[in-house]
Amino acid sequence: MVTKKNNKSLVSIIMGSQSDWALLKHTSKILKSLKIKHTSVIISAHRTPKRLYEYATSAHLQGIKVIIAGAGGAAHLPGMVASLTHIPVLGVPVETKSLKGLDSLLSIAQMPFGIPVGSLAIGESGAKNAALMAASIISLEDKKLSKRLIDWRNKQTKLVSKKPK
Ligand code: RP5
Repeated sequence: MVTKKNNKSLVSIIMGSQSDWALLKHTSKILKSLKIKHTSVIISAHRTPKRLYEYATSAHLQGIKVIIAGAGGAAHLPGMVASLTHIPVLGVPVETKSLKGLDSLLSIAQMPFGIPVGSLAIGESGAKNAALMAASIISLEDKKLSKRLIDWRNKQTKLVSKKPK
């Protein structure tokens, strides 16, 4: 029997601007290392609102399981997308020049009751952890991924030496 390979993306990385890719590429790299199919798209809540609406209202129909949204400043992208979909949305606060990303963090984390956004740390740690969090969510129904994620963690543990050099 020939089994069809599922080429559908499970995770979607979205970002408010081309300038965010320098950060969100770290998310993509981790997803790639865990063999999680994903796509990356630029969607600006204020510059491309129609693109946002079309994307967010159809993401679940494309088979997407987790959306990772990175934005900086008045970072309304994750919250706006979350308001239009029931798929889990993880927000990555992009570091900004003026307020060092505190603006992004508060915009993403302080969602009022009813529409949750999972907020990660500002910058690279948040971008990488978003990928690991997405992997954890998807691994609930994917044993092979679950094993890859555990292996990834074990490797990380082995890299921590007991004595400082
Ligand atoms: C936000 O404004 C983006 O997420 C980006 O972090 C920030 C600055 O965007 P650019 O001026 O670099 O396009 O919408």
